[in-house]
Amino acid sequence: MQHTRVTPVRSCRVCGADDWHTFLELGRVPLANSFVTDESVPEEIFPLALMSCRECRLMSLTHVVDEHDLYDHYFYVSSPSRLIHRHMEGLAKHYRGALDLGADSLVVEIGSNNGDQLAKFQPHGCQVLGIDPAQNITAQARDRGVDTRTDFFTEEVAKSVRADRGQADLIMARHVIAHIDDLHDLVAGVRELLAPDGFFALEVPYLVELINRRAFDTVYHEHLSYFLVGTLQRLFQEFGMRVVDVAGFDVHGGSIVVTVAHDDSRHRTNPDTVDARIKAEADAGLYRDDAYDGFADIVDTLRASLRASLLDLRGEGLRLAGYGASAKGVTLLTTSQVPPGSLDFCSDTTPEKQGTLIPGLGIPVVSPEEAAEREPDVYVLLAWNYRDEILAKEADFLERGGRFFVPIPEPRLVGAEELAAAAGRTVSTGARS
Ligand code: DWN
Ligand code: ZN
Repeated sequence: MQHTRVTPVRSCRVCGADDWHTFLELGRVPLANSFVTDESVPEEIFPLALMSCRECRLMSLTHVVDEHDLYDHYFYVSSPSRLIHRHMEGLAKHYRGALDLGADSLVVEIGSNNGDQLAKFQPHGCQVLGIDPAQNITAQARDRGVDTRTDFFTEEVAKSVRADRGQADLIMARHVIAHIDDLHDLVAGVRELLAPDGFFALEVPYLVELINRRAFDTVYHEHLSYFLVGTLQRLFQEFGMRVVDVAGFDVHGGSIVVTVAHDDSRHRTNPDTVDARIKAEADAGLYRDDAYDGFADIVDTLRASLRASLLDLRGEGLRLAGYGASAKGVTLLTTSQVPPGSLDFCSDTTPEKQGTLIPGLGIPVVSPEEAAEREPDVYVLLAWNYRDEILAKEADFLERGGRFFVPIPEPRLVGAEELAAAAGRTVSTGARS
């Protein structure tokens, strides 16, 4: 059996310094997307810990797992979430307007997954090209007519795309920058491929939101980096580029879309979003060690309380199941040391995940149809980032007395009554005791 390669991080992938403050140890856990298909293959575990660069305040994992082991065969397919589709549509509309994109325009997406985002540009005549290393998922994108190259994005690849297709008017990278170890090669590639007045639009989970929402479960081996706007600005400045705008969105636990342009482009920097965010980050103490120590204390308490709450519910004789076998959910369970038998199963809409077992815990992942037949008393909302959408979709389950255990930002049980109270109305349900 070939072992997965893992390397300790020495110098900062943004500024090159090696002055780290290590502040949070989450233990040794399996890779969050390594859903088990063959129980005879022993599962590997890897250290998961966070540190902050004292020079540029990049927050980074202490260890990097080889990218081929993580992504050549990937289980995460962009969610069939209405929230995410609306968000993608909104981004496409915004950049079409801002850059006046039309039939001659080229939109490239790094980490294009199944092509959902690029497909939002096609009805408007734009040429599109996806670049993503996952063989299984890029095949799906091509099947639906989204031109996609199966590759990691590097400066080399950027040069070859430029030679074949010319420069891109818009390069997008949603929730992928955090996955890339060699950020300098990435930015050099973007600089090469981006047209003089083009935009590079990157979306990342925002470190400020991660801390405020206590979203420690978004820390897993795929996410090497966690960004402040100030850190990103520093990264791009080194390459003759500049952050011109930042917008916050309530997706994936609180994300920012950062628009970057060449320094000498026609685009002006928006001080109300860029400078204001950097100032707020400094005011919140995020350029100092103690903010991270405070976060680590909160996370340790939260992990203990999650474990205790789930054991209590189980102790009351309630049948528990997971809802959404998200990477963050897997991380939540493994890093909180929730015992393997605590959840009977986990419901997930992704066909690739159904029939597998949750890494490290052996919990079977089943389709929503099978989950409905085996209805539990309480669903642990492992995909808490879609909370409102899922609670609305599962109104019948709630009306029948079922409840959701919402783990983040703090453990909470939600039933029909709590929801009605929050909405300011009363209902009578056959709530189970
Ligand atoms: O950065 C990353 C983010 C953007 O996506 C990746 N490293 C991996 C992935 O993280 P995740 O797995 O935590 O993403 P999601 O989108 O929160 O995963 C939700 C899971 O829940 C999916 O497997 C689909 C499933 N789901 C479901 O079963 N019913 C989702 C919804 C909305 C539902 O109604
Ligand atoms: Zn640094």
